[in-house]
Amino acid sequence: IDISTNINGIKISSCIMNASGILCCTEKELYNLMMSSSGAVVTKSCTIKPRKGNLKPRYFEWKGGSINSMGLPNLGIDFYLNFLEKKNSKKPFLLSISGLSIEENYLILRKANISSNMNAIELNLSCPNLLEKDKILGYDFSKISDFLENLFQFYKKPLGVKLPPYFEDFHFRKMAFILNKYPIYFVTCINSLPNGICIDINKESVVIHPKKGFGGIGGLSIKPFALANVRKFYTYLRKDIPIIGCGGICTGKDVFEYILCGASAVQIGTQFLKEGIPVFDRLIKELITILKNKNYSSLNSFKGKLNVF
Ligand code: RRO
Repeated sequence: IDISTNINGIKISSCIMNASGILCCTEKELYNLMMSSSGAVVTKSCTIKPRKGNLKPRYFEWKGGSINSMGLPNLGIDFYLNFLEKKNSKKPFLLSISGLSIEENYLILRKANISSNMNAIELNLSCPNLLEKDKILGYDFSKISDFLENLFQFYKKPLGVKLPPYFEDFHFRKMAFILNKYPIYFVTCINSLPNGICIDINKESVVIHPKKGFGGIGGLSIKPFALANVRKFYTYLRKDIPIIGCGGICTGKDVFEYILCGASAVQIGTQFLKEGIPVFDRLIKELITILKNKNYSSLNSFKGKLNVF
């Protein structure tokens, strides 16, 4: 049974990989992912300079999901480019970048443009937790439109985008209309649901400290929204733009649901942090069991073929 996938020519042996931000920041974490059965390695979103991120506690999980306000802790673009230069592995790497401003994104992309050994950029348009710049680029349609127009004047390497969740049909159509104009390699949806809050009733307080307790929600609670985002973009994007689904995947059944909605691959965030590297083998095994029972030999047998009435 074949669970490989192809993201615009990037061959991925298993459709299941880590989500950006989860155990993919340091050399050791990236090495562990490189040696794992994750189909690809996505790096922590990076900025020009290294960042320590927000004050702790900045992550909390419960049975229904997770909340975070990490604040983009990362080792800086030069570290990730250097790691990619010297790595010795055929596994695809997606380099996530998230400049603090449009200008910073241009600077990072210019560096990446002249670097080798990288399969694609995953441009993060959806970081919800910055103290400096409390604005999610993915919600500013005209800014994104101008940004992509300028970007593709000079950036010639594969580039995908990571989107925030949308909730209105009009917004899905508007975003897809913009993306459809450009040679976008893939679209990853979704990033965490911004500005959730979780409460500790013993302390009668919020559970994470930055930003008065507000943070991005991930994990099981957001799965229906993430699936809907995959489905809407599968409907509205050009058929040659593959979708990577992300949000609340805990089991092989969840992976199956994402592919059925039209995803070509999936990313694991909250559950990867909870379970560690063994999550990839478990999900592969569970997905293969489902395909066997359904007599499917590959993802293409059912990708996007969700029944609706
Ligand atoms: O580092 C973070 O606070 C963070 C980022 Br950049 C992101 O894209 N999504 C998220 O949930 N947290």
